[in-house]
Amino acid sequence: MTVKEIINGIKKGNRFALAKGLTIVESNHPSDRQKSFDIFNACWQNRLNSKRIGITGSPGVGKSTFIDNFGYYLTGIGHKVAVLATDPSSSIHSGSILGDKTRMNRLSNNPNAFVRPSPNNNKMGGIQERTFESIILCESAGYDTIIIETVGVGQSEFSVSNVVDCLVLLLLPNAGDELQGIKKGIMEVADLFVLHKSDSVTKIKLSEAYKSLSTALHLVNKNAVKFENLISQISSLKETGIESFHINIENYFRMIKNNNSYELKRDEQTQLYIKKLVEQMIVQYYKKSINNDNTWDLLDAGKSPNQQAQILFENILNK
Ligand SMILES: Nc1nc2c(ncn2[C@@H]2O[C@H](COP(=O)(O)OP(=O)(O)OP(=O)(O)O)[C@@H](O)[C@H]2O)c(=O)[nH]1
Ligand SMILES: [Mg+2]
Repeated sequence: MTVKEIINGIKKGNRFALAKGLTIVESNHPSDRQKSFDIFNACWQNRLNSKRIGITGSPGVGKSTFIDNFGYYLTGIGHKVAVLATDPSSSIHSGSILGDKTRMNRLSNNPNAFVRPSPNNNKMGGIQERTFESIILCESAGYDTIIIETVGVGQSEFSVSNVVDCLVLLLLPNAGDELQGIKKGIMEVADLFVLHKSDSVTKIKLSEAYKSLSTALHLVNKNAVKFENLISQISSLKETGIESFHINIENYFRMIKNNNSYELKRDEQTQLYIKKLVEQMIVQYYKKSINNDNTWDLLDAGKSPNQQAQILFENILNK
């Protein structure tokens, strides 16, 4: 497929073209960079205003099963759902990528859904280097809800919070145990909370977990929203709780749109992305300049490495 065919295909919602486009955008091969920019630029102009939702939580908490359920529910009420699953465990257990695919059985076979397991080069939780680009491609293909699965929130630039509007943290309802292990940081960055596998504990245990989660959220000042709108109790196995979770999501988006934080966050995220691109351009420019043979003639062995580096740097700047 040519770049033009891929772009046209994506705009028409062709899944094969979207998969091809994503592969190029995710590629680190130098020969794919220009193609990647062309595809991204075309998709940027054509993107939908989707809801971007991150799903995070410890390994095995049931993220994939939950996404399969929630995504299926959304397609049932007329939405088009794309899932980008960045799964670090895939580098440990080969085949976990397949595992993810099968745990999203209903979505993978749904004409209104698109499931994309990530390549396994994600080492620190959080997102892939190109997740932002991938989101834009999916939006251009007509998906109005983009769900990102990730273990942990990742560090700085690879943090899932840099690419989503709403971050949902899944927790097990064994009150105390799970909550104590949760770092304050993630409670602060998550927007909505799910006590997942609610079928696995008694009602009493579940309500204890609810109370201790509310207390923990109180401590990190999540007071602006009522707790019942913040915490959902879901069993993906028994398929309970999804509807009220959907209401919480809708309320959350209404709130951030009304108070402008939706726009502000998106602007910040775009700025971060631009900064990252400029950094890459500077590094590429530097590499080209430093490999220039004449550069090394400027060095003066009588000076310290710091001083010599300064000379080279100024020389690059003055070019
Ligand atoms: N009892 C119960 N088990 C569940 C529920 N949802 C998922 N599970 C089980 O929990 C296990 C892990 O589910 P996954 O959906 O793969 O969890 P995950 O968080 O995506 O796992 P990783 O991607 O490996 O981090 C599977 O055996 C599921 O069948 C639920 O609501 N109740
Ligand atoms: Mg998973």
